[in-house]
This record gives sequence, C-alpha cells and structure tokens, in this order.
Amino acid sequence: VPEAVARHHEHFVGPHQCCSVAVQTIAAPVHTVWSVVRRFDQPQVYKRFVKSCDVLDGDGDVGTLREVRVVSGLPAVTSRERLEILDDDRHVLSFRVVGGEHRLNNYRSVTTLHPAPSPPAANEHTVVVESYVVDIPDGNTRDDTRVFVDTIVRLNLRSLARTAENLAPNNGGAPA
Ligand code: A8S
Repeated sequence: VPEAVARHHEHFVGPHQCCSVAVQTIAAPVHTVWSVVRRFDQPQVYKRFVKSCDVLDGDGDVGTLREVRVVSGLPAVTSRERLEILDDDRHVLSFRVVGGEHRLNNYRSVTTLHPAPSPPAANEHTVVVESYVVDIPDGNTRDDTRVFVDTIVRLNLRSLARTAENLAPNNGGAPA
C-alpha cells in the first residue's frame, strides 16, 4: 500500500476515544467498487442501515454535507456528515460526523481501495480498508463501543461487496 494512502489510516486517538479497522476483499475491479463508494450523496446504495439521505450543502465534492436517516431499531435517528477527502486517483474517501441524533460523537472514517491479486481468469479483486475513530459515549466501555461500530462497518463492507459484485461483469463465475 503506497505510503501516502496508508498514512490516511493513522488517526489521533484521544483518551476517551476508540479506533479500529476493517478489511473486506471484493471480487470486483477497483473502479467498480469505487463508483459505489465515491457517491457521498447516495450511501443507501450499499449501507443497509441508511433509510434515506439528503444533501444539505455542496456538490458531492469535499465539504459536501449530508443528512442520513437511519432505519428504526438503532440508538440513532439521523446523522449529519461532512465529506473530508474524495481522491478519485488514490481511491480514498473520508467523512466525519458533525451532528445528528445519535451517540457516536466525533466519528470519522477513512476508506481506501486497493487492487488485489485475483485467481487466473477471474475478476480483478479489490481490498477495501476502512478505519475509524470515535468518542466513547458516556456510560459505555471502549470495548462495547468498538464492538458496536465494528459491527456496523463490517456489515456495510459486506453489503458493499455484494453490491459491487452484482455490478461487475461475470467472468468465469456462475451464469448471471
Ligand atoms: C458508516 C458508519 C457508521 C454509521 C453509524 C458507524 C450510524 O449511521 C448508524 C448507527 C448509529 O448509531 C450512528 O459508514 C450513526 O455509516 C448506522 C447514525 C452515525
């Protein structure tokens, strides 16, 4: 992983914060996965907890502000999120939570895509790396916070894999 990209996953973690990283391999080319990840205005394309998303400000580039409404059953209703990094050349996206009705204050994540070796005659594969840092909510432990957020991030990445693999042309796989 190029140094310039790996450095994006280095986070300053305060004494009341927790940090983690998730990795997901996807049987689809980087450009296909990136075409889904980069749409900051449409996280619901692959994030299953998102019920709807409205752009409050911006044109989809760095600085864009979105309001996400999440599905019922979570300890959250809405989240306001700002796009911090959108690098179409290095395939780096980062956003931070700046408001909303939820308990994950100062959540910030970085997602990077990497071409991965793939079996002969199969689709080019992609490795997605997603790291985050977030405040530990009052009354929660670091471990509980990490388990909660890891679960959401991992489910998002598994859903991203299914979405991208369904988009990618099927070379040598089962008939579509
Ligand atoms: C993401 C990652 C996370 C989203 C969290 C962790 C969230 O959207 C959900 C539940 C919450 O309690 C917080 O990439 C918040 O979306 C699903 C509303 C921010």
